[in-house]
Amino acid sequence: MIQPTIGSGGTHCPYCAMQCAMDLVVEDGRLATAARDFPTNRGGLCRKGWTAAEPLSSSVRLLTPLMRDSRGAPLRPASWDEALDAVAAAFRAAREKGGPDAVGVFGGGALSNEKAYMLGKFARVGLGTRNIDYNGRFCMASGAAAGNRALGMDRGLPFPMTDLPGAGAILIVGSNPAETLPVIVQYLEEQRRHGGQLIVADPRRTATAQMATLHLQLTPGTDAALALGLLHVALRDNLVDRAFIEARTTGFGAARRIANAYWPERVERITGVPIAQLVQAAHMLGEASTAMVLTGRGPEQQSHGVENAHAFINLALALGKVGRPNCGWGTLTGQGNGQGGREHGQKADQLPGYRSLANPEHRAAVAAVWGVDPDTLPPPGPSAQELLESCGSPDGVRALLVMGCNLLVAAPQTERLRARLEALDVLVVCDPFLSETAATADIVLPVAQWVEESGTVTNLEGRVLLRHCLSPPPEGVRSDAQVLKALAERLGRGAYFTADHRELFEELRRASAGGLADYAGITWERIEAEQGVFWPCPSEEHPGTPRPFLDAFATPDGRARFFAVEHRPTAEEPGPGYPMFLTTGRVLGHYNSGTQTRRVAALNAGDPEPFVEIHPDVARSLGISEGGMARITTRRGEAVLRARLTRAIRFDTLFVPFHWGGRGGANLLTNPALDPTSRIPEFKACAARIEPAGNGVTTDTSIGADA
Ligand SMILES: Nc1nc2c(c(=O)[nH]1)N[C@H]1C(S)=C(S)[C@@H](COP(=O)(O)OP(=O)(O)OC[C@H]3O[C@@H](n4cnc5c(=O)[nH]c(N)nc54)[C@H](O)[C@@H]3O)O[C@H]1N2
Ligand SMILES: Nc1nc2c(c(=O)[nH]1)N[C@H]1C(S)=C(S)[C@@H](COP(=O)(O)OP(=O)(O)OC[C@H]3O[C@@H](n4cnc5c(=O)[nH]c(N)nc54)[C@H](O)[C@@H]3O)O[C@H]1N2
Ligand code: SF4
Ligand SMILES: [Mo]
Repeated sequence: MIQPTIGSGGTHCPYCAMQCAMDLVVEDGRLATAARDFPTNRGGLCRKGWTAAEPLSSSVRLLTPLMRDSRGAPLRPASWDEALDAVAAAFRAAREKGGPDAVGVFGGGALSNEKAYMLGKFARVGLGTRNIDYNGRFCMASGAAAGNRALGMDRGLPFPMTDLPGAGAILIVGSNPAETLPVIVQYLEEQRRHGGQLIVADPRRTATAQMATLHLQLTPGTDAALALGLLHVALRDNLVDRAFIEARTTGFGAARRIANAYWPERVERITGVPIAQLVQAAHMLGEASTAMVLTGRGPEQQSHGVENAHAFINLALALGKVGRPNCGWGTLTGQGNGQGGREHGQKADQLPGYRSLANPEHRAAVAAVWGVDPDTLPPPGPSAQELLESCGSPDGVRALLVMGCNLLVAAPQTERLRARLEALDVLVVCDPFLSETAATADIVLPVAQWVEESGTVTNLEGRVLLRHCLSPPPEGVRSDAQVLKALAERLGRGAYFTADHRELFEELRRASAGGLADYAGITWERIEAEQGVFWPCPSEEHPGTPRPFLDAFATPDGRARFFAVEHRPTAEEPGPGYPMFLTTGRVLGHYNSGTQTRRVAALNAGDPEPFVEIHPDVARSLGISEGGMARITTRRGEAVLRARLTRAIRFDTLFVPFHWGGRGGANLLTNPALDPTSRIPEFKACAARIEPAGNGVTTDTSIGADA
């Protein structure tokens, strides 16, 4: 029997940026999710969505704060007052030693807009620290930077997903939405049914590539060369839209000169994509009356991630396929609130409304809303990876508060990071579960899960959505906002903060007013009545902006900008000792660091352990068999995983999903080389070797299911 739960109204999925609409129901006495019809998911959910209620009543969720009596002592239950007092005392002690910047804050794209906003304000006003950044730096930073520079605004998709079926051709570069945004597939299928062409560029023949008209199986790290080759062919074969370039863009000349040197033979040599396919793809995109170019983490999580994104924006601009109906470049946002989470101030250099902490006018505008002197706001701080690198060093971060990231699974170079975290005076983690990172913390604060509080999130289309509180948090658990408010009080800054999510949203509206990501006209009531509101939305009379670039781009002169970018090799190319490319990513059944989905029995049954994909011919030559254990070694470390032999991967490439910790962790291996602009680590390409791990070795089951 299915019954609705407490509260009225629905919610949205706790996982990916599709933010499928769902209800929470009681089915045979247990909480369960039910799909809700909505303009985005149209009644669909993927298997993560169908099982999303399970972590709510998991037997291993945290129900009391935990702390240690000394370093090395086990975590023991503590009262909230004892734990919060200890956190505040540790923050004060760190500040006495190293000043306000000695306390660091690390956020995440799973946090609602209200919480992300509050976390940024807590760092600047509650702590006065410049050291705050978040996991979006590992995720959207390259696409966001390129979008801001080229189009004047980072709205992941500058169109609703219902525009996808109307595109004559779609090029998806390094994203596997069939597994990572599964419910969006219905739009791609519709596009194909309407006769549209789908091109997928990925080193693996993914589930998405299998849906495509054309699969470009490029060498990892060669995305810019591919884009330049496509532009070269478009120029050569007169597929570019000169009227559009003239009327709506600047900087084409320099980009064209570079593309002229990427003749197809050269591009085939660099990317491994056959000339015929390159030419075919350029013609599909150029000859379609409408087309879209969408990038994912494949090209973006590279040490040239921003240039890669620019190279594809250049292509879309040159073809005149941006800023017109059923056209556009977009970056496919990943996390549930990956879009909103990058707009309201948990980023190192940012204030709410996508304002800049380096801009005096922006500082003054936000300081006025916060009731503080703009001069007291700290300057921009270091990026995520640099913040983590400074942990425990004498003039670096000595106390770190983590809210919404499982660093010891998600950040590069796990072993080095572990040492940095151990060097801290105190590590504090707020999480519903004892994640790998929480397990190493000095103080762990158990917080509510998505459906246990109300709040807004912004999906991959820039549509602001409302999640209702539908189930009370269990006894002993508090909300992230209550934690921050309680800490602010103990630090003598309580008067600046509310823990009420609706009040927080009202404050966010004021703080974002006049900014690029303007939420001033969005109310919870409007979101409910209009099935989401697209930002920018500067007033309550404003209808919201589903397609921001139709009339003009958001740059000062209204024109989109070409950036003259070259192909550059990855920071670490394969060579002697490390002959293969290693790339990392995701599978359908698990979500990010796996803290949530590894607690779901059905998902664990499908994907119980870490693995490596390898081509069977390569595996055979190395003596690695299907289901056997293999050891992967890079210059950072080694991991032991089960081998999955598949002809869907290139000969020169290994693929490891990153959802597990322990000795199968992908980030034991990855290269922390950073993009100079976005500061994103190079998760998608490094040099590796693989060999059989020998008899008797199994995967580390201690890191699997414990639901
Ligand atoms: N099931 C599931 N869904 C998710 C998530 C999850 O963990 N699990 N996470 C969410 C989040 S936070 C994000 S950011 C998104 C990510 O969504 P995607 O970007 O779709 O995910 P990834 O698997 O990281 O990478 C996509 C593809 O990039 C390819 N790739 C690797 N190297 C290269 C390269 O050099 N060039 C190119 N062109 N491609 C390359 C990989 O083979 C992979 O198929 O997914 C979101 N949705
Ligand atoms: N090798 C490799 N590494 C990667 C990537 C890759 O492709 N390859 N992708 C990167 C990307 S794109 C991303 S986004 C990151 C994601 O990796 P993480 O940043 O670790 O993200 P999650 O696992 O989604 O969530 C982190 C923690 O937040 C908790 N959490 C969820 N909701 C809340 C909340 O409301 N409040 C609090 N306090 N906690 C909450 C979860 O329980 C979990 O423990 O990983 C990055 N790391
Ligand atoms: S597609 Fe994403 S938002 Fe929708 S149910 Fe699956 S994980 Fe949740
Ligand atoms: Mo992400």
